[in-house]
Amino acid sequence: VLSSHFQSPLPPPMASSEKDAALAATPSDGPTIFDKIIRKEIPAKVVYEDDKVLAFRDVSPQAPKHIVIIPKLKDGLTGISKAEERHTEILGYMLYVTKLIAKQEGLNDGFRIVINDGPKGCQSVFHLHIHLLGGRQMNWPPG
Ligand code: TR5
Repeated sequence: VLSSHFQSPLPPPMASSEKDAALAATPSDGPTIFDKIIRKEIPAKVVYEDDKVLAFRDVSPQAPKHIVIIPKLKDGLTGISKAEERHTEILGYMLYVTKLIAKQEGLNDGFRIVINDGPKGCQSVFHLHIHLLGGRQMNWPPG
């Protein structure tokens, strides 16, 4: 039986860079800015839309082409780390749509897809999304 008596009441100390990341965005299951984009309450440059996914240009592009692909139904998918087996169909579909958009955007020589997760992954919006980046030479390691 676990007893709280043996557990420190304090979390382990964090390095300052970890604190910065943790403060950047607090993971939450609440509504995000992406819900407002889905509901067309705030404008976005939509490049693809169907009944299951929406894709729009990132407001702060990190490459000449930077598109965010999201599921319209969040269904608990605040991030990829929350994926359950029931999500496999939408996850596969999102990847397929990402490929369609890469072609639509003319990224015939290559592109990068990224999913940030959690504070150490630099995730800032807690509604699962795929970043599609292209139009320049991508580097490795990504940093
Ligand atoms: O940091 P993560 O991986 O969570 O990615 C979230 C992405 O959403 C970032 O690349 C942001 O630049 C992008 N973002 C944030 C907002 C926004 C957006 N892209 C398009 N339109 C946006 N609006 C209207 N508002 C935002 N806050």
